[in-house]
Amino acid sequence: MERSYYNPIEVAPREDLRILQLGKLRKILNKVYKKVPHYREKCKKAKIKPSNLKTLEDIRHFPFTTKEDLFVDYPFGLLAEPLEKVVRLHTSSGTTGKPKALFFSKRDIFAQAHLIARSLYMSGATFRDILQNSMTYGLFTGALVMHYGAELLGMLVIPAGPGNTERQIELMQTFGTTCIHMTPSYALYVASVIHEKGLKPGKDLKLKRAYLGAEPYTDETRQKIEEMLGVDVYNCYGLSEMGGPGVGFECPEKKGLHLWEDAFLVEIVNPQTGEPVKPGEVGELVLTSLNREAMPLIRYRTRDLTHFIPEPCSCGRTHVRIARILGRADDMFIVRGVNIFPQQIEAVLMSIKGVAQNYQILLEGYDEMTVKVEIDRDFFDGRIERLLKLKEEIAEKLRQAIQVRPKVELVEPGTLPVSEGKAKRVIDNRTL
Ligand code: ADP
Ligand code: K
Ligand code: ZN
Repeated sequence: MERSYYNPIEVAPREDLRILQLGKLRKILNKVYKKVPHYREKCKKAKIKPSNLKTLEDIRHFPFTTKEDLFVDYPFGLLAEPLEKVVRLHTSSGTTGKPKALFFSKRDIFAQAHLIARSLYMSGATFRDILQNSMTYGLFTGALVMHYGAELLGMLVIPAGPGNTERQIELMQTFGTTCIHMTPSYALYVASVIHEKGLKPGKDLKLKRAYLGAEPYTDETRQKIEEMLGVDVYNCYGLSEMGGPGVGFECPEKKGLHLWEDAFLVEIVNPQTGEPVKPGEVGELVLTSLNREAMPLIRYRTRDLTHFIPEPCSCGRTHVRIARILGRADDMFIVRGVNIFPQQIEAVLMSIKGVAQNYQILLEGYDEMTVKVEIDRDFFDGRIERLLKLKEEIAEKLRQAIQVRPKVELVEPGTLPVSEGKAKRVIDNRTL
């Protein structure tokens, strides 16, 4: 019998987990207070010090760390160890704003690799699997951190990097790739190319699992990719500030992501007030790294929106679950007074037959919204009324979902820009 957990900590009683967390939190708070002048100053202003922490709940009296804090005394300001202890630099991909510098010690590298190995094992992967890693190698954490973790588990890793889709498919065929790691938007594109080539995933390819993350996507997109590629899709969440991927991962139940609480203290707060939300209520994810040596961050505001899934998971793991990221606080846009996330639009589009994998949201003039949608090659049979009907269906379903009726423009497949990394979905040219 194969053991079902990579590490017994995954099923530790919650009370034990909390005791472990409190111990680690005390240590890390003391360390940051002592070694990081910027954080110490913030604590002093808030009139609080590490010895005030008696219970885990007391963390809410400590100051947050924000993305802006990462630019104070840039780049070394938040280091809690001498530079000699640092073995690696990553920067965030800078989807929003300028790049942040994040530092890892040797211990940090391997601690995160173990979280990845644990997460991959949870999905059923073993040393027999072959992982094609199609995230961007380099300054970005996405590829390298996954790479180390997969190797630790013993998988054979193909460091493909993103792009050159023909070559990606060739690699899959030649080496019998069983698992892929990429962004969901790129996975949709790769799936469409595989489909166009007439390859049958179950027969011509050996794919079993896709680890998709680095950007928000919906359950509808997941289903579409699962059908097109004949794989199980696992949602994989992380951010460079918390060590990269491996922070949260879906278990085979696929009902939310487990966040590894032996490594992170998890809070969800109201983004306006900073106060904790009620269980199940949507708010901003706030994380404290409990294990980080070089650059621990206390109460880091991720800007990612989600909610707790309070029920215990039937997989037996006790670590808290969150819903898939609903969006970034920074991605929200407002049209005619309505707050909209690109994912709301994606969920509608991916559930409509005839819609292909790519779309774009264009904002112009005084709040004019156009949604450009690629249609399936098989869908258009020459009958214009079929297209008009599809257009109407999309506009109406979007109106129901977001309260705003956008203009819909149908375009041929392959005409919207393809992203190999994180997709840029919203183009805002408004004259407001
Ligand atoms: P950035 O994109 O801010 O420059 P990173 O490259 O570290 O920084 O990306 C981390 C961010 O990517 C997360 O904060 C989150 O917004 C997004 N992200 C990562 N994984 C997922 C996922 N599985 N679902 C949704 N969003 C994700
Ligand atoms: K192997
Ligand atoms: Zn589970």
